[in-house]
Amino acid sequence: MDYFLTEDQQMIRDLAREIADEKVLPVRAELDEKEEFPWDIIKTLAQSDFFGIYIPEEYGGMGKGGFELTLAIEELSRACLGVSTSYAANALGTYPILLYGSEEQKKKYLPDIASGKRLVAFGLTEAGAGSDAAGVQTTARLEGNEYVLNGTKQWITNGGEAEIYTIIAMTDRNKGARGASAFIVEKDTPGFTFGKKENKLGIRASSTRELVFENCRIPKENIISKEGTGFIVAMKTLDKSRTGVGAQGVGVAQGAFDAAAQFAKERIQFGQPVISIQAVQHMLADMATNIEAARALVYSVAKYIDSGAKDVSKESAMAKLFATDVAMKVTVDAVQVMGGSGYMREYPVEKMMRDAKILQIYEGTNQIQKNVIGQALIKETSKKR
Ligand code: COS
Repeated sequence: MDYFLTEDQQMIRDLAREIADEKVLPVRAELDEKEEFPWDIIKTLAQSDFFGIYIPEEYGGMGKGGFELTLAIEELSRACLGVSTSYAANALGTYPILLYGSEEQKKKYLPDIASGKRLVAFGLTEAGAGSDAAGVQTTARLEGNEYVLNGTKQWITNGGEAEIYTIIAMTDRNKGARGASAFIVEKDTPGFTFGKKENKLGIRASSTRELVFENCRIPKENIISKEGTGFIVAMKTLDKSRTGVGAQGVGVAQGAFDAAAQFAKERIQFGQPVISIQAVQHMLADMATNIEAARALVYSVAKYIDSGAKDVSKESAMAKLFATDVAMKVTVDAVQVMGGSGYMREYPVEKMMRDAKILQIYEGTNQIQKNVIGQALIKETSKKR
């Protein structure tokens, strides 16, 4: 399908594809096996200005939108979801500053983020606050000119590797969601350490770690927006970022489809390539149709968000839900098309199937996405009455 990309958009997509083919494909199996953070690839992406795609030019970025970021994420995901997660998590961690940060915070942090000099991580999840994002227990107490943070964040992407962390903590535990606030915490702040690194089923090239805050003192000016707005900062961040998870789904599904279709042309059974067998053709036809539908939805939602639309919760949840369910189904079917070979580490699709599972879980499970869509539908139907 031709999505009539502008010259700049084509350039971003082509360069991302080149980096994916030349730098990611040759090492993805090894990164997966060794659970190694892809620093060399991160450096290449930084040199190509990929960390600044969506950051305004005045802060050192390229001044493009979420749609261009989507194109980059999709291409990297086609090659390796572990790499694309390490990349895309930067946008997740940066949105709180971009959307709600003060001018001083933007000037201080965005240029280093845009250049890829410093990686970013987003810290919302805790042992008792997964789907229930308002259940955060980490506290931030104001003492003079400092906030003092105490608590533990769990399963934080880029944990340990990132230098800038946007953290949600409770400034008033009695107020529930309205008692949460967002903060910027820099690596190497005394009282801020890293817990265990997780050993995962998939996206093993990405780093997932605990963040531990023990009387960690940060300057008062590191609060993002003001006390009590942290839950909204987190929700608006996820509204922006979930389309990127959808793009990851499109990318990994395309990668799995390409591998399965190629294999089906080469594999001979009953005296013919298995792609000539209608049962296999029908599987490939379903896979290709679903990928194109997912891509069309993800692209449309990304453009809708870039248009400045105010409330995009429903649309971004739809893009994430649909594209990541497609990713799971397509990667499982790619293994099936390839039979025994698909199950072996020698081919890339078993990794893609393992990797794809997280897309239905992180940045809100797909069941949570249905809740978000459902709540929006209730609001819309009551407005129409
Ligand atoms: N934009 C703006 N405001 C929002 C919002 C959004 N997207 N989502 C919720 N709010 C507001 C609500 O309007 C409500 O405001 P009032 O107090 O003024 O009524 C407030 O925030 C609380 O909302 P709600 O009652 O819906 O909160 P819940 O605790 O029921 O949680 C869900 C809502 C489930 C949607 C939220 O907890 C969520 O997204 N969970 C998943 C978290 C997640 O993605 N985790 C992954 C970690 S990051 S990798």
